[in-house]
Amino acid sequence: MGELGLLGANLQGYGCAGVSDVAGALITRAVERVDSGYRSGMSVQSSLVMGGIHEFGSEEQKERYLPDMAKGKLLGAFGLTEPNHGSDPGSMETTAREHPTKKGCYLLKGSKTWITNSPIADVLLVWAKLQETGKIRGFLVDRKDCPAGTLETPKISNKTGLRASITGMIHLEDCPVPKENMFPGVEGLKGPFACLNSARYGISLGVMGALEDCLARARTYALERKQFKGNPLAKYQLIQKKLADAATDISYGVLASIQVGRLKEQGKATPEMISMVKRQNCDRALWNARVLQEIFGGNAVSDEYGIGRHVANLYVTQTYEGQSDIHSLILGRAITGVQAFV
Ligand code: TGC
Ligand code: FAD
Repeated sequence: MGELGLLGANLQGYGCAGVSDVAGALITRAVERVDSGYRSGMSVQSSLVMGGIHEFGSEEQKERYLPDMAKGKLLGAFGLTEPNHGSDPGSMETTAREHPTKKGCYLLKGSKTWITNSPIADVLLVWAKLQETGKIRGFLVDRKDCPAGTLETPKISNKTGLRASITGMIHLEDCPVPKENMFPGVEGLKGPFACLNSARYGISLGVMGALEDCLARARTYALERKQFKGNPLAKYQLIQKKLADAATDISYGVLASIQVGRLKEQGKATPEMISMVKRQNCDRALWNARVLQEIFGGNAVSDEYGIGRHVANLYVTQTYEGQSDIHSLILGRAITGVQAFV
């Protein structure tokens, strides 16, 4: 991906390709057509970590990390979710306190879980509460600088979805991080959420790629498989309706996302627009993939046909970066002015 210029492709400068936001999301669509796990690894690197450094990092942080991350020589992870706080990251327990003796150094303590790329990441963007202010800040935890025993990133094994992507935890035990590794430009939840806006937008087109692959596979299978007097499944109206529903949701979903991307490029996209396309496209991708799975009958259970893999992956896409019901509440808050989270 680094050699192809796909990492951080829509960022300007620092060795990044500098394509438009829409073009960046069309890359995610093409990659996710292969597997949501590939896109996941790419999105975390590109939108969540490189995007965060590009938007909020110091000039020194940008020059230190972005060129090598664009080439794929350094790998990033984004640590927001904790074992006790997923949908509600504002309640996070991970803290950063000033080192008692070493000036200009923080000690990070806490655990993050379900973190894409964490077991193999070189640099981990960890969101933690400053003990002195209670405000959330972003820290670039550089694995090579962490003393033994202060950073552990165990892998979460035997996942039922997103198996092509590596997921793990981040355990920080008074891990020393120099102050120059803290993002200077942002405090509070708007830091991680700004990174999430870009990643959520990418997912909205990415999942359409996965559904396009499901549709192509189901169409081929329906034309080849014969049941009842030698007819291909594709001859039956109920089968055709399943294909028509998926094709329609793909067309609407792709066009809606491209339009939000165009607004994003003009600085006119709101977070709610992104919530809308993330929620809608993830929900429709999962629903249609699940229905298309039926066309394969018992063969859907075999890895060989790929459809079950997409269904399991699309459950994850509907869950991470804000579960769909959480995006419903974000939209409900915008519509009514009343927040329903708590
Ligand atoms: P709330 O009061 O709504 O907001 C707190 C502050 O943040 C600002 N803000 C945003 N800023 C930019 N973009 C957005 N989308 C923003 N949303 C909120 C807001 O203006 C406010 O700023 P300020 O200055 O007033 O302090 O905060 P809340 O705690 O009530 O939030 C509730 C809720 C549900 C919206 C939020 O917590 C949420 O979105 N939860 C979902 C959590 C989530 O998405 N986690 C993702 C983890 S990363 C991940 O899953 C990566 S998987 C990647 C892969 O493998 O591909
Ligand atoms: P919970 O918050 O416990 O929610 C459980 C259910 O309750 C959900 O259906 C939710 O919608 C619902 N719910 C919660 N609160 C409310 C409410 N107020 N009203 C109504 N319903 C509610 N995180 C990262 O930080 N970085 C990563 O790289 C990352 N990668 C991931 C990779 C994978 C494979 C997975 C599975 C997850 C990943 N995540 C990552 C974590 C992901 O963002 C969280 O799983 C997600 O935000 C949901 O949090 P949770 O799992 O704690 O669910």
